[in-house]
Amino acid sequence: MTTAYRSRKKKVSIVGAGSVGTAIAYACLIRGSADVLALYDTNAAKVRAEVLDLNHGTQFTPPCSVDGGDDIAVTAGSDLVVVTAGAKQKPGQSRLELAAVNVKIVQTLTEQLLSQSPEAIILFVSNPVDIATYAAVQAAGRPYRHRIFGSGTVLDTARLRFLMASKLGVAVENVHAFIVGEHGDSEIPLWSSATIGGVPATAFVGPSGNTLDSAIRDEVATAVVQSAYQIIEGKGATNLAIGLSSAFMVEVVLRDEQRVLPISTLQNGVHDLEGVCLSLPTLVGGGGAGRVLEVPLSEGEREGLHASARALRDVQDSLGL
Ligand code: 6V0
Repeated sequence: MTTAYRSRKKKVSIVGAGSVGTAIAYACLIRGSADVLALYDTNAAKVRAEVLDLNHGTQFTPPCSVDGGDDIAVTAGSDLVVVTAGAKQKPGQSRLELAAVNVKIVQTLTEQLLSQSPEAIILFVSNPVDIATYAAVQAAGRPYRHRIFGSGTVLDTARLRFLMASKLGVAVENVHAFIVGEHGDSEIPLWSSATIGGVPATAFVGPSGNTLDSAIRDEVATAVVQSAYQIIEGKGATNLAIGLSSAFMVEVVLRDEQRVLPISTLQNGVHDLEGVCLSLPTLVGGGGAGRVLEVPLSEGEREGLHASARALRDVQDSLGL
């Protein structure tokens, strides 16, 4: 960890004060992720109310100044901006169907945000996140491809690890596995490189004799993809886990942690993928998205990853990106 990254006050702005933006702000506040939080939303009454509510809790959190409003100037001078603005997924609607609406918002916002905070890293959370990230990198220009990235399959990977840990009866921290590809229906779990305590997950036997046989692996993979739909069906939106995982990503950048996270970035040749934003395990630190790791893939995983890239490229093409 580089000490320079800790020496001055860190400002994080969150664009969109809806259920996801406020969950991220709340998680950042209680985790002490930043020194200054700014919320920006076009809905003035909503953002004012959320800022007030968060401020009333600051007696009980690590020190943090919280501000916000409906003028994008509130984001000026940010070290990192998290973008959650946009229409949300409706019951039964796929993330890719949201694309046309949210891409327009993203393109405008990227230019405005970079003019307010020329040095900022921008983390996109708005769905469909891979398409939003691609549109943002296009709007900003290729040199920004490290500073602009999407939350990608970080949340899906957390869901996978949770389910694997539950099935086996082991601590989630000991499960190492990734979901890669699109944050959405074509995402794939990398079973061939998944490990628990250094033992391949496919060979691991839990304390009660539980294993991840191929039927259970299929069940887990399906459950990961269905998670968002299931939560949206029950409560209208997913927000708490994305709030926590986004606050975690904020810290990884602001503290230059160089962690491996499956964020969505503009691919540049690893696994022969190019011209598409999708998630692969990637080093993340103070400069944003670093090197994409060439994790070994089985033949089926490679095919799945390329199919996912094709699905995303089809959307890009249909949107004229
Ligand atoms: P929401 O509750 O409707 O909030 C969206 C907010 O954005 C609203 O308050 C709007 O007023 C605001 N907004 C819209 N346009 C603008 C704009 N141009 N500038 C500023 N603010 C604007 O949606 P919710 O918070 O539930 O979801 C936000 C986004 O996150 C959606 O696209 C979700 O699909 C996406 N999610 C992404 C996840 C991920 O893993 N990447 C997980 C969950 C949700």
